[in-house]
Amino acid sequence: MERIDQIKKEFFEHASQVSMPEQLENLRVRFLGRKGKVTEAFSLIKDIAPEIRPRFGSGLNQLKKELEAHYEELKQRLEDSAENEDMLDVTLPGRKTFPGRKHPLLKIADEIKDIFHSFGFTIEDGPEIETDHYNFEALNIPKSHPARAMQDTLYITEDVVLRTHTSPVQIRVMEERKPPIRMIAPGRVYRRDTPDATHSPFFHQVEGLVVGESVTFADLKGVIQAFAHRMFGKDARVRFRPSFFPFTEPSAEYDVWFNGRWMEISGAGMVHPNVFRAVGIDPGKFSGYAFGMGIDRVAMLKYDIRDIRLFFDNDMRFLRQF
Ligand code: FA5
Repeated sequence: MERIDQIKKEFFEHASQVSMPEQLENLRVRFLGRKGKVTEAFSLIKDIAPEIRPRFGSGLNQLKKELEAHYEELKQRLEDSAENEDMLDVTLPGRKTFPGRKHPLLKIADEIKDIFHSFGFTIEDGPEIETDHYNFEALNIPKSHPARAMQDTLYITEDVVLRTHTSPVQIRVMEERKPPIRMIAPGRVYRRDTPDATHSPFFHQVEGLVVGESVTFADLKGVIQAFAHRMFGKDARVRFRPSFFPFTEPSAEYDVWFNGRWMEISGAGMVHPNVFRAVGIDPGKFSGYAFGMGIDRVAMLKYDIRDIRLFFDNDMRFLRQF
Protein backbone atom coordinates (compact mmCIF):
# COMPACT_ATOMS: atom_id res chain seq x y z
CA MET A 1 0.00 0.00 0.00
CA GLU A 2 2.97 2.26 0.60
CA ARG A 3 4.06 1.53 -2.94
CA ILE A 4 0.70 2.82 -4.24
CA ASP A 5 1.04 6.06 -2.27
CA GLN A 6 4.58 6.48 -3.53
CA ILE A 7 3.63 6.04 -7.19
CA LYS A 8 0.83 8.55 -6.75
CA LYS A 9 3.12 11.11 -5.14
CA GLU A 10 5.74 10.71 -7.91
CA PHE A 11 3.11 10.97 -10.60
CA PHE A 12 1.68 14.24 -9.30
CA GLU A 13 5.14 15.68 -8.81
CA HIS A 14 5.99 15.02 -12.46
CA ALA A 15 2.57 16.09 -13.63
CA SER A 16 2.99 19.51 -12.04
CA GLN A 17 6.04 20.10 -14.32
CA VAL A 18 4.22 19.26 -17.56
CA SER A 19 3.85 22.18 -19.95
CA MET A 20 4.58 20.62 -23.37
CA PRO A 21 2.98 17.70 -25.23
CA GLU A 22 6.30 15.74 -25.19
CA GLN A 23 6.47 15.99 -21.40
CA LEU A 24 2.92 14.74 -21.13
CA GLU A 25 3.73 11.77 -23.34
CA ASN A 26 6.77 10.97 -21.17
CA LEU A 27 4.56 11.07 -18.13
CA ARG A 28 2.11 8.65 -19.72
CA VAL A 29 4.82 6.19 -20.78
CA ARG A 30 6.50 6.32 -17.40
CA PHE A 31 3.42 5.67 -15.30
CA LEU A 32 0.60 4.34 -17.49
CA GLY A 33 2.50 2.72 -20.36
CA ARG A 34 3.00 -1.02 -20.90
CA LYS A 35 6.19 -0.93 -18.86
CA GLY A 36 5.11 1.93 -16.65
CA LYS A 37 5.07 2.02 -12.87
CA VAL A 38 1.37 1.25 -12.54
CA THR A 39 1.57 -1.78 -14.80
CA GLU A 40 4.65 -2.89 -12.96
CA ALA A 41 2.82 -2.66 -9.64
CA PHE A 42 0.02 -4.87 -11.04
CA SER A 43 2.56 -7.60 -11.69
CA LEU A 44 3.33 -7.61 -7.94
CA ILE A 45 -0.16 -8.93 -7.16
CA LYS A 46 0.75 -12.57 -7.64
CA ASP A 47 3.55 -12.33 -5.05
CA ILE A 48 1.35 -10.75 -2.41
CA ALA A 49 -0.20 -12.57 0.54
CA PRO A 50 -3.77 -13.68 -0.40
CA GLU A 51 -5.29 -11.89 2.62
CA ILE A 52 -4.30 -8.44 1.46
CA ARG A 53 -4.40 -9.14 -2.28
CA PRO A 54 -7.99 -7.78 -2.81
CA ARG A 55 -7.22 -4.54 -0.97
CA PHE A 56 -4.01 -4.04 -2.94
CA GLY A 57 -5.79 -4.83 -6.21
CA SER A 58 -8.63 -2.42 -5.68
CA GLY A 59 -6.16 0.22 -4.44
CA LEU A 60 -4.17 -0.18 -7.65
CA ASN A 61 -7.30 0.04 -9.81
CA GLN A 62 -8.30 3.21 -8.09
CA LEU A 63 -4.78 4.62 -8.57
CA LYS A 64 -4.88 3.80 -12.27
CA LYS A 65 -8.26 5.53 -12.72
CA GLU A 66 -7.09 8.61 -10.84
CA LEU A 67 -3.87 8.94 -12.84
CA GLU A 68 -5.65 8.40 -16.13
CA ALA A 69 -8.21 11.06 -15.27
CA HIS A 70 -5.51 13.54 -14.40
CA TYR A 71 -3.62 12.66 -17.56
CA GLU A 72 -6.75 13.40 -19.67
CA GLU A 73 -7.25 16.68 -17.92
CA LEU A 74 -3.66 17.76 -18.60
CA LYS A 75 -4.02 16.75 -22.22
CA GLN A 76 -7.15 18.86 -22.60
CA ARG A 77 -5.46 21.84 -20.97
CA LEU A 78 -2.51 21.66 -23.39
CA GLU A 79 -4.84 21.46 -26.39
CA ASP A 80 -6.81 24.47 -25.22
CA SER A 81 -3.73 26.62 -24.78
CA ALA A 82 -2.47 25.64 -28.26
CA GLU A 83 -5.74 26.95 -29.68
CA ASN A 84 -5.42 30.15 -27.70
CA GLU A 85 -2.11 30.93 -29.34
CA ASP A 86 -3.93 31.59 -32.62
CA MET A 87 -6.43 33.87 -30.98
CA LEU A 88 -6.46 37.61 -30.50
CA ASP A 89 -4.68 38.82 -27.40
CA VAL A 90 -7.13 41.42 -26.15
CA THR A 91 -4.66 42.67 -23.56
CA LEU A 92 -2.27 44.07 -26.21
CA PRO A 93 -2.52 47.80 -26.94
CA GLY A 94 -4.62 48.45 -30.07
CA ARG A 95 -3.25 49.52 -33.44
CA LYS A 96 -4.35 53.03 -34.29
CA THR A 97 -5.74 53.57 -37.77
CA PHE A 98 -5.68 57.00 -39.34
CA PRO A 99 -8.82 57.83 -41.28
CA GLY A 100 -7.99 59.29 -44.69
CA ARG A 101 -8.96 62.79 -45.67
CA LYS A 102 -9.22 64.84 -48.81
CA HIS A 103 -6.14 66.61 -50.10
CA PRO A 104 -6.63 70.40 -49.72
CA LEU A 105 -6.47 70.84 -53.51
CA LEU A 106 -9.24 68.30 -54.00
CA LYS A 107 -11.33 70.07 -51.38
CA ILE A 108 -10.93 73.39 -53.17
CA ALA A 109 -11.66 71.75 -56.54
CA ASP A 110 -14.88 70.32 -55.06
CA GLU A 111 -15.88 73.73 -53.72
CA ILE A 112 -15.21 75.32 -57.11
CA LYS A 113 -17.32 72.65 -58.81
CA ASP A 114 -20.17 73.17 -56.32
CA ILE A 115 -20.16 76.93 -56.84
CA PHE A 116 -20.18 76.80 -60.65
CA HIS A 117 -22.67 73.95 -60.66
CA SER A 118 -25.00 76.18 -58.64
CA PHE A 119 -24.51 78.87 -61.35
CA GLY A 120 -25.79 76.39 -63.95
CA PHE A 121 -22.43 75.24 -65.38
CA THR A 122 -21.90 71.63 -66.47
CA ILE A 123 -18.71 69.84 -65.36
CA GLU A 124 -16.59 68.40 -68.17
CA ASP A 125 -13.45 66.32 -68.42
CA GLY A 126 -10.63 65.97 -70.94
CA PRO A 127 -7.40 63.97 -71.38
CA GLU A 128 -4.17 65.02 -69.65
CA ILE A 129 -2.22 63.63 -72.60
CA GLU A 130 -3.31 65.82 -75.49
CA THR A 131 -2.58 66.27 -79.15
CA ASP A 132 -0.71 69.32 -80.36
CA HIS A 133 -3.88 70.16 -82.27
CA TYR A 134 -6.14 70.53 -79.21
CA ASN A 135 -3.52 72.00 -76.89
CA PHE A 136 -2.20 74.61 -79.37
CA GLU A 137 -3.38 74.67 -83.01
CA ALA A 138 -7.15 74.80 -82.45
CA LEU A 139 -6.56 77.51 -79.84
CA ASN A 140 -5.03 79.78 -82.46
CA ILE A 141 -1.45 79.00 -81.36
CA PRO A 142 0.38 77.91 -84.53
CA LYS A 143 3.77 76.17 -84.43
CA SER A 144 5.86 79.33 -84.64
CA HIS A 145 3.85 81.31 -82.06
CA PRO A 146 5.82 82.73 -79.10
CA ALA A 147 2.99 81.73 -76.72
CA ARG A 148 4.22 78.13 -77.15
CA ALA A 149 7.52 79.01 -75.52
CA MET A 150 5.67 80.40 -72.49
CA GLN A 151 3.86 77.10 -72.09
CA ASP A 152 6.73 74.79 -72.96
CA THR A 153 5.90 71.25 -72.01
CA LEU A 154 6.87 67.62 -72.26
CA TYR A 155 6.42 66.13 -75.70
CA ILE A 156 5.59 62.46 -75.94
CA THR A 157 5.87 62.50 -79.72
CA GLU A 158 6.01 65.51 -82.02
CA ASP A 159 2.22 65.68 -81.98
CA VAL A 160 1.37 64.44 -78.48
CA VAL A 161 1.99 66.53 -75.36
CA LEU A 162 1.17 66.67 -71.68
CA ARG A 163 -1.46 69.40 -71.76
CA THR A 164 -0.19 72.80 -70.65
CA HIS A 165 -3.63 74.13 -69.72
CA THR A 166 -7.25 72.98 -69.54
CA SER A 167 -8.22 75.11 -72.58
CA PRO A 168 -8.21 72.11 -74.99
CA VAL A 169 -11.36 70.90 -73.21
CA GLN A 170 -13.11 74.03 -74.60
CA ILE A 171 -12.42 72.78 -78.13
CA ARG A 172 -13.50 69.21 -77.39
CA VAL A 173 -16.80 70.39 -75.93
CA MET A 174 -17.53 72.90 -78.72
CA GLU A 175 -16.86 70.21 -81.33
CA GLU A 176 -19.51 68.03 -79.77
CA ARG A 177 -22.15 70.49 -78.66
CA LYS A 178 -24.04 73.40 -80.10
CA PRO A 179 -24.44 76.64 -78.09
CA PRO A 180 -25.67 77.57 -75.56
CA ILE A 181 -22.71 76.14 -73.65
CA ARG A 182 -21.91 76.83 -70.01
CA MET A 183 -19.21 74.54 -68.65
CA ILE A 184 -16.22 74.18 -66.41
CA ALA A 185 -13.44 71.57 -66.73
CA PRO A 186 -11.12 71.05 -63.76
CA GLY A 187 -7.93 68.98 -64.02
CA ARG A 188 -4.17 68.64 -63.88
CA VAL A 189 -1.81 70.40 -66.29
CA TYR A 190 1.95 70.33 -66.92
CA ARG A 191 4.58 72.87 -67.87
CA ARG A 192 8.35 73.07 -67.95
CA ASP A 193 8.22 75.74 -65.25
CA THR A 194 10.98 75.89 -62.65
CA PRO A 195 9.45 75.36 -59.20
CA ASP A 196 9.25 78.38 -56.94
CA ALA A 197 6.84 79.64 -54.27
CA THR A 198 4.02 80.23 -56.79
CA HIS A 199 4.94 77.87 -59.67
CA SER A 200 4.98 74.11 -59.95
CA PRO A 201 5.79 72.04 -63.08
CA PHE A 202 2.42 70.34 -62.56
CA PHE A 203 -0.56 72.17 -61.20
CA HIS A 204 -4.33 72.36 -61.54
CA GLN A 205 -6.64 74.57 -63.54
CA VAL A 206 -10.33 74.88 -63.96
CA GLU A 207 -11.40 75.98 -67.39
CA GLY A 208 -14.63 77.92 -67.85
CA LEU A 209 -16.48 78.49 -71.11
CA VAL A 210 -19.78 80.21 -71.81
CA VAL A 211 -21.06 80.52 -75.39
CA GLY A 212 -24.39 81.97 -76.46
CA GLU A 213 -26.04 84.84 -78.25
CA SER A 214 -24.90 88.20 -76.86
CA VAL A 215 -22.59 86.93 -74.11
CA THR A 216 -20.44 89.89 -72.98
CA PHE A 217 -17.32 90.73 -71.00
CA ALA A 218 -19.64 92.13 -68.32
CA ASP A 219 -21.10 88.63 -67.88
CA LEU A 220 -17.58 87.30 -67.32
CA LYS A 221 -16.84 89.96 -64.70
CA GLY A 222 -20.14 89.36 -62.94
CA VAL A 223 -19.65 85.58 -62.74
CA ILE A 224 -16.06 85.88 -61.50
CA GLN A 225 -17.11 88.46 -58.90
CA ALA A 226 -19.92 86.18 -57.70
CA PHE A 227 -17.52 83.23 -57.61
CA ALA A 228 -14.99 85.17 -55.51
CA HIS A 229 -17.67 86.14 -53.02
CA ARG A 230 -18.85 82.56 -52.67
CA MET A 231 -15.31 81.17 -52.32
CA PHE A 232 -13.71 83.86 -50.14
CA GLY A 233 -16.60 85.79 -48.62
CA LYS A 234 -18.03 89.26 -49.19
CA ASP A 235 -14.76 91.07 -48.42
CA ALA A 236 -12.97 89.54 -51.40
CA ARG A 237 -12.21 91.87 -54.31
CA VAL A 238 -11.49 91.10 -57.94
CA ARG A 239 -9.40 93.16 -60.36
CA PHE A 240 -9.00 92.59 -64.09
CA ARG A 241 -5.78 93.55 -65.91
CA PRO A 242 -5.31 93.61 -69.68
CA SER A 243 -3.35 90.65 -71.00
CA PHE A 244 -2.84 88.57 -74.11
CA PHE A 245 -3.90 85.07 -75.11
CA PRO A 246 -4.04 83.98 -78.77
CA PHE A 247 -7.44 82.30 -78.18
CA THR A 248 -9.23 85.29 -76.60
CA GLU A 249 -9.76 88.89 -77.72
CA PRO A 250 -9.82 91.01 -75.66
CA SER A 251 -7.82 89.12 -73.02
CA ALA A 252 -7.33 89.71 -69.34
CA GLU A 253 -5.88 88.33 -66.18
CA TYR A 254 -7.64 88.69 -62.90
CA ASP A 255 -6.40 88.80 -59.35
CA VAL A 256 -8.34 88.24 -56.15
CA TRP A 257 -7.73 90.18 -52.95
CA PHE A 258 -8.30 88.23 -49.76
CA ASN A 259 -6.68 88.12 -46.32
CA GLY A 260 -4.62 91.23 -47.00
CA ARG A 261 -3.03 90.28 -50.32
CA TRP A 262 -3.61 90.14 -54.06
CA MET A 263 -3.01 86.88 -55.90
CA GLU A 264 -3.03 86.25 -59.64
CA ILE A 265 -5.62 83.55 -60.11
CA SER A 266 -6.52 83.28 -63.75
CA GLY A 267 -6.38 84.19 -67.41
CA ALA A 268 -9.61 85.05 -69.23
CA GLY A 269 -11.16 86.79 -72.21
CA MET A 270 -13.72 86.76 -74.99
CA VAL A 271 -13.42 83.70 -77.24
CA HIS A 272 -11.42 84.57 -80.38
CA PRO A 273 -13.37 84.36 -83.67
CA ASN A 274 -10.68 82.03 -85.09
CA VAL A 275 -11.39 79.53 -82.31
CA PHE A 276 -15.11 79.59 -83.12
CA ARG A 277 -14.36 79.12 -86.82
CA ALA A 278 -12.10 76.12 -86.10
CA VAL A 279 -15.00 74.29 -84.41
CA GLY A 280 -17.71 75.42 -86.85
CA ILE A 281 -19.49 77.96 -84.63
CA ASP A 282 -20.54 81.17 -86.41
CA PRO A 283 -18.73 84.10 -84.70
CA GLY A 284 -21.23 86.50 -86.28
CA LYS A 285 -24.06 84.87 -84.40
CA PHE A 286 -22.46 83.68 -81.15
CA SER A 287 -20.10 85.19 -78.64
CA GLY A 288 -18.53 83.76 -75.51
CA TYR A 289 -16.09 84.16 -72.68
CA ALA A 290 -13.56 81.76 -71.23
CA PHE A 291 -11.27 81.63 -68.24
CA GLY A 292 -8.53 79.32 -66.95
CA MET A 293 -8.18 79.57 -63.20
CA GLY A 294 -5.30 78.15 -61.13
CA ILE A 295 -6.84 75.85 -58.49
CA ASP A 296 -3.57 75.71 -56.52
CA ARG A 297 -3.51 79.52 -56.42
CA VAL A 298 -7.11 79.65 -55.15
CA ALA A 299 -6.15 77.19 -52.38
CA MET A 300 -3.02 79.21 -51.50
CA LEU A 301 -5.09 82.35 -51.12
CA LYS A 302 -7.92 80.74 -49.20
CA TYR A 303 -5.71 78.86 -46.71
CA ASP A 304 -3.00 81.56 -46.62
CA ILE A 305 -0.27 79.23 -47.88
CA ARG A 306 2.86 81.02 -49.04
CA ASP A 307 4.55 78.18 -50.94
CA ILE A 308 2.79 76.04 -53.57
CA ARG A 309 5.34 73.22 -53.12
CA LEU A 310 3.84 72.37 -49.73
CA PHE A 311 0.86 70.81 -51.55
CA PHE A 312 3.11 68.23 -53.19
CA ASP A 313 5.61 67.42 -50.43
CA ASN A 314 3.32 64.78 -48.88
CA ASP A 315 4.17 65.98 -45.39
CA MET A 316 1.42 64.65 -43.13
CA ARG A 317 1.95 67.47 -40.62
CA PHE A 318 0.87 69.88 -43.36
CA LEU A 319 -1.88 67.77 -44.90
CA ARG A 320 -3.56 66.85 -41.59
CA GLN A 321 -4.46 70.49 -41.00
CA PHE A 322 -7.19 70.52 -43.65
C1 FA5 B 1 -3.61 79.87 -69.35
O1 FA5 B 1 -3.20 78.77 -69.06
C2 FA5 B 1 -4.80 80.06 -70.23
N1 FA5 B 1 -5.17 78.79 -70.79
C3 FA5 B 1 -5.93 80.66 -69.40
C4 FA5 B 1 -7.09 81.12 -70.23
C5 FA5 B 1 -8.17 80.29 -70.40
C6 FA5 B 1 -7.07 82.39 -70.81
C7 FA5 B 1 -9.24 80.70 -71.17
C8 FA5 B 1 -8.14 82.80 -71.56
C9 FA5 B 1 -9.21 81.97 -71.74
P1 FA5 B 1 -1.91 81.15 -67.80
O2 FA5 B 1 -0.68 80.54 -68.38
O3 FA5 B 1 -1.83 82.57 -67.40
O4 FA5 B 1 -3.13 81.00 -68.78
O5 FA5 B 1 -2.34 80.28 -66.55
C10 FA5 B 1 -3.59 80.51 -65.90
C11 FA5 B 1 -3.45 80.41 -64.39
O6 FA5 B 1 -2.85 79.17 -64.05
C12 FA5 B 1 -2.53 81.45 -63.79
O7 FA5 B 1 -3.24 82.65 -63.55
C13 FA5 B 1 -2.13 80.79 -62.49
O8 FA5 B 1 -3.18 80.92 -61.54
C14 FA5 B 1 -2.05 79.35 -62.89
N2 FA5 B 1 -0.66 78.93 -63.20
C15 FA5 B 1 0.04 79.14 -64.33
N3 FA5 B 1 1.26 78.60 -64.27
C16 FA5 B 1 1.33 77.98 -63.05
C17 FA5 B 1 2.34 77.22 -62.37
N4 FA5 B 1 3.51 76.90 -62.94
N5 FA5 B 1 2.06 76.77 -61.11
C18 FA5 B 1 0.88 77.05 -60.54
N6 FA5 B 1 -0.10 77.76 -61.12
C19 FA5 B 1 0.11 78.23 -62.37
